[in-house]
Amino acid sequence: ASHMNIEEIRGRSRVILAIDEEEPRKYWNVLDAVGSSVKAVKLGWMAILSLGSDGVKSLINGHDDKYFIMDAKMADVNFINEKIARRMAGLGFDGIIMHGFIGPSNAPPSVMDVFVLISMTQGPTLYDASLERAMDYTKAIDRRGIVVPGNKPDIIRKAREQFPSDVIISPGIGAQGGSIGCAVKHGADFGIVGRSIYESSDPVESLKRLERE
Ligand code: 3DU
Repeated sequence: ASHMNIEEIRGRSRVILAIDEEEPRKYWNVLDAVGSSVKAVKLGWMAILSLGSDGVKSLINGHDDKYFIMDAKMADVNFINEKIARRMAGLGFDGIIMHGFIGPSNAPPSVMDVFVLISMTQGPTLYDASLERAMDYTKAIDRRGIVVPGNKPDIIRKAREQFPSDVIISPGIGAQGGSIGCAVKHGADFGIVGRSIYESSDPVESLKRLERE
């Protein structure tokens, strides 16, 4: 858990590092390699499966300068989402990602920052068939920000118009074809970058290149 909130981090870095590795030690290795230049990290089900929940807790405890987001992509009913969110907060996560289509009545209580996913990098999905409705559902959810595809500038721009004060975080940078410069220009606050950093032979250089953009 970070002492900085996500808005404060935005002033210092525009990259959220995603790690989805098989091997437990790689989580530690990549965070060692990038050091303090990474301020925010997104973990997901791969991290829980590889490290176990105690391992995830140790990883977060061992990096208390960083803001950690759990990409749970929650889409269950409210009392289950609430239990999961409380457990994730207990592991040290600062934020959690949920699907927007489940609506406000299924959203977890605000034990941590909630980021609502309203469109995906790959598809088409039902979100694309009904982006406006997805946005309406999302507006009714108590949240800190939204997740919008970094490889779809038009959707980022529409989302920024509709969500002027949300923190917009955008995956799909690098390996999936998106550019961080383009995503930020269209209104994203952060690009989420996984393989282009953690599979790079020089993760720090790859990170710096993205920050320069
Ligand atoms: O393609 P990358 O290796 O940079 O990883 C992208 C990350 O973003 C990965 O953790 C994935 O779970 C997440 N993500 C998407 O790729 C696409 C989405 O629409 C939402 C999340």
